[in-house]
Amino acid sequence: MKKRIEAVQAFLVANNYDAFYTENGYNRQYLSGFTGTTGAVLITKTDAYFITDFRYTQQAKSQCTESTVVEHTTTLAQAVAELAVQQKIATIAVEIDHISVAYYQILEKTWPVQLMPTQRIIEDIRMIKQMDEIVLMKKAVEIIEQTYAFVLETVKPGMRECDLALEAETYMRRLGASGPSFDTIIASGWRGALPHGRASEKTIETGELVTIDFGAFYQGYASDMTRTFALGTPASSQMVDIYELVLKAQVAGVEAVAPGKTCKSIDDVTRGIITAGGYGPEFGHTTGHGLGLEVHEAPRLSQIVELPLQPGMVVTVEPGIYVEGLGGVRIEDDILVTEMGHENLMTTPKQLIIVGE
Ligand SMILES: [Mn+2]
Repeated sequence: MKKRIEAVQAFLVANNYDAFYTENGYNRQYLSGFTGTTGAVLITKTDAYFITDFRYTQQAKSQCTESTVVEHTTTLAQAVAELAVQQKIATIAVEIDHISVAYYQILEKTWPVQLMPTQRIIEDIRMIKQMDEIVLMKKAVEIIEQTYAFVLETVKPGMRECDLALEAETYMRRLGASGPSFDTIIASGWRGALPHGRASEKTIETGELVTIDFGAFYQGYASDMTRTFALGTPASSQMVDIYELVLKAQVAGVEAVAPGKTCKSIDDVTRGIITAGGYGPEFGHTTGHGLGLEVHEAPRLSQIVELPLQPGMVVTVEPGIYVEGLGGVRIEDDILVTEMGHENLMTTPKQLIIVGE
């Protein structure tokens, strides 16, 4: 936590700003340790403050060990205005990605300082995970992989996608997850062609491929996993061919992950294989994304991101093919970039599993 605060202070010194302010839940937790829902972080060149109200003061005092906890009785903005006067703060950097125009105007009116609009300062620091974060992410991955094994044991013909999702989400909580890291996607049969088809009331039937894309939050950190399996012998041999093509692209994409490689180059690998296989237009999303406190964060593995991968980044690799009226396949692992190359945090096999045979 101290290192994170120091990184913000280095940013303040470099830009000659007096303070940095955030109320964004993820950045607030990253900079303070606070897991509640209301509060603000104010970091100056020499100090770190956590400002909240009566409901959260006790929690903040125990979680925000590197910050001075300030309890306010009016508004966060008013409390910061008072601190600014006390501490002779003349400029405060605010995250314009995370506040509305209306709130920006309120801050301008309330604070006796100049606002300095900033973007992605904390998000960029968050891209590189520290060891304590990686430990939590590995646990989030372990939980979701165990939950996937449970899904394979639980799924039966005639079961509704939404009922299977409920079973999975209950199971991951039993394993220690605070909950799913996003709405569980279960897309069976023709619904597999919907890349983000949330579990519906459709029943899962024999002969269908089923794509499940889900994740767990463990102590604030997300995992994100996708597998496609068959319930009974697949009715469509084309879907089996598509599966093999996605698998080939996914394995090659994972193998390509290494420090110094650009995000775009990983997307080139998976997209190249799928395009050569004749399904380029049916792979209409990017190859992957960063993962951490948020289930989707920087960096994106896409054609427009030339950023080189660095040790400590955690990214997903998840190519897919979606054919309208027929179905879809996606396979996703969470990959840690290491000094030597990469470590696949997931161990669940990726060859096509036929459940119930
Ligand atoms: Mn994902």
